[in-house]
Amino acid sequence: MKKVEVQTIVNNTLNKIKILDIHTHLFPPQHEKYYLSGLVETLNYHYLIAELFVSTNINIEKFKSLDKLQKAEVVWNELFDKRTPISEACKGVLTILKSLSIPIKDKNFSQINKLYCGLKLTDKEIFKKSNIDSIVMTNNPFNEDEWSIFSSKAWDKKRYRSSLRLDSLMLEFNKSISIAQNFSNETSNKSIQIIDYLELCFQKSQPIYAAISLDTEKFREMLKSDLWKEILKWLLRKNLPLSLMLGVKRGVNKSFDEAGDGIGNIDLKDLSKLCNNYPENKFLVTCLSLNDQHELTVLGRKHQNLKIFGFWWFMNQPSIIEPILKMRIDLLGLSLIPQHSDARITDQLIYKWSHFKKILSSVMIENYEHLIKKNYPLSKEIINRDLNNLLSDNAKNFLRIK
Ligand code: HDL
Ligand code: ZN
Repeated sequence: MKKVEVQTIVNNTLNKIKILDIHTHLFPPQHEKYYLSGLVETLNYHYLIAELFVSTNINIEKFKSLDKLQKAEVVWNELFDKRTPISEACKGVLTILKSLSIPIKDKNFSQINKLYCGLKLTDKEIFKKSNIDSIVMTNNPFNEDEWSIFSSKAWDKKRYRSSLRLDSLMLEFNKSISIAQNFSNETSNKSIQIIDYLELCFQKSQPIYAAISLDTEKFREMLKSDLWKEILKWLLRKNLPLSLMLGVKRGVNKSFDEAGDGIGNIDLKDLSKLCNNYPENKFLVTCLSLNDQHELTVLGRKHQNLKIFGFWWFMNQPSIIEPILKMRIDLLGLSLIPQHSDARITDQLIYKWSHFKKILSSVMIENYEHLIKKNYPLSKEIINRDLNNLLSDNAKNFLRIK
């Protein structure tokens, strides 16, 4: 097979493959209060807010007092008019506007926003444009208002799959236990009360994995806790993998609110211990710091019950993805789950996946060229199988879902 043939087949295949996006903060439009879409929401993304705060000397408290439309206009004027929108988060907005054929030359924010609103874009159109088959939501059973989605039947459960996000058990235990107690007949044992509530939530939401984000001390606390010993046993009984998102430090700058989280340390020896101590449980793991990526990938070769995934948050930058994706493939072959979008606004699916697929294309073409030079009989079927595994089936097989 010639190089030009490989390029054509890889790119044509990538344009067709239906993607399973295994970690997002998206909700269906039927969950009205939590469904985010459009240019105003996209410009209110906390990645852009952080960039606004550190690129200008804007008064943060005054900015926070604005409504979303006013904030979006400030972000547009400061980051896209007065400055060059060259960061990954800014480029993402430009990708969305271009993909929707919305011109920005000689137009102000209101004119651009008017054109955008005129499209009346639906989630289905965005999923279709981005080739997304389904996404996994982040569902917190200890946020009763957000959890109310599971009281309604009127949304597409195939397109929006659920997860069981358990950070509240580490970050606000008292609030969590007070909710759980209302759903358990147990009167004293807190672990039983929590497990009873999680069982109820499992029946109601049918999650495909449980998840928690942790820094070192929280991870150590979890590993020592009797409650988490019971939760891991319960997860095993439910055949539910646990997604660990490691190395976050919440509230590095509290005045930045959601944009104020940063990188915390993590000791991946603790992860290896967990995989050894719970060999029947399955762990889906991503790390926030570039410093942890090589060790995490090597651990991906040491534990059958560990699957590494995605370029999480501060890792989701093209300048980092390319070298780390190459390292992961060098060490793991094509057994990994290379990406998730972490999208918070549905429209972001358009850029988060097109930006990643561009890098995936060049990394796969380079690898396939190495194989051709070694007389490996590469074929269109092999390329299709590989890309389908990377963007969908590796996750489905690990999560045991269709
Ligand atoms: O904890 C998480 O799931 C993170 O993805 C946070 O939501 C973070 O704010 C984020 O959106 N990262 O992309
Ligand atoms: Zn997330």
